[in-house]
Amino acid sequence: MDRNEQQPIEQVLNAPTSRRSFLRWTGMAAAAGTMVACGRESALTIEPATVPPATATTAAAGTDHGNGGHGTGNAGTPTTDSGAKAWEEMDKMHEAGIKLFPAKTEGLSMQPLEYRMEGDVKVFELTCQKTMWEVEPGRKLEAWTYNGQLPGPEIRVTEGDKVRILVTNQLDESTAVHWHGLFVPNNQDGVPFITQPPITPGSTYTYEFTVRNSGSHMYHSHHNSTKQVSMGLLGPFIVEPKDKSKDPAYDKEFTLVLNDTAQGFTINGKGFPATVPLTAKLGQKIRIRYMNEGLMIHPMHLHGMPQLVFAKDGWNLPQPFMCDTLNVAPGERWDVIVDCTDPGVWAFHCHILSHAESEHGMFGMVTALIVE
Ligand SMILES: [Cu+2]
Repeated sequence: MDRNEQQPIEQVLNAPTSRRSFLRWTGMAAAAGTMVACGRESALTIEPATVPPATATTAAAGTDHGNGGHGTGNAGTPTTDSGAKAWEEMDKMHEAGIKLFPAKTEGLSMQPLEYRMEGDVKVFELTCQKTMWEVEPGRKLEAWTYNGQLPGPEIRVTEGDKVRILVTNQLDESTAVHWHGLFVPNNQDGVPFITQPPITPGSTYTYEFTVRNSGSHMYHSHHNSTKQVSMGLLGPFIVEPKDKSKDPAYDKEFTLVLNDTAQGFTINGKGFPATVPLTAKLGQKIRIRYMNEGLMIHPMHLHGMPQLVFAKDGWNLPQPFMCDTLNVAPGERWDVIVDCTDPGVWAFHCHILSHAESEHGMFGMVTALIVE
């Protein structure tokens, strides 16, 4: 990445972020306008009438303070260049973003990685390659991916499995893969010049080990990693325990990979409204595997129902605990169970608010849990 490309990333990461400045940074302000204009019908319809009047009054009172106004168009209400009331413009932008959710984009991430058996060894193949990745509708960026996916394909095995992973490097610089959280022999740890030579452009390197510990883990580049992981060389590595009674019971599961680098604020490689909602039936228990592959902490806040935190970095906790906001730091994995006891569309987002919402609406690390 040259300086010209790096500069805006720093702006986004360091400056107070608004949706518009974020889009301007990516040169996508015009596309965002199109996005709103084309107004794709969403599965989620939030009618203005569902906004409690008290909330609307409070919001209006904020701008009309000292006027005694209630947002009904009194002379003191700020207007925009076009003469529209500023608060109406803002509400429209918020509504438009919500109506797009979940917006379709190209590129599926974290698809289960197929393997072939060679004797008793599961053989996987990863290719590091350049991919145009659509983060939000119309916003496509060059990413460096494993097998064209960001995050990379999901490797899922069982404790005790023997694996061989062939990594082919199609990038213009060397790389290496570190198996983050897995106990591997030292020479399989994936750190160039400490445990192996770098995987040079055009070459293939073979990792081989027996998977000794279960849990939610990751794989990512460990070479020029600030850039390579930021550009997308990361993925989930999930190890089922041999004895499943170790874990609490659940009906379905989701992996949420949090990131905050070259693609902006993302969950599973997509920014709101292109994030994928979690869905469950009333009464189901879901497992969420959080993984942070970014450079910042992300306190993940689920509305409506508590999270039962039962594992950290693949280790089941001696004392699981309940919370509504779970901080996930870079490199960490946390596993939680949510008992879906209340129907509805529940907002689910990072609670560093500048990663999630601005006056232009929601963006970045926002999704929803839909309980039907
Ligand atoms: Cu965050």
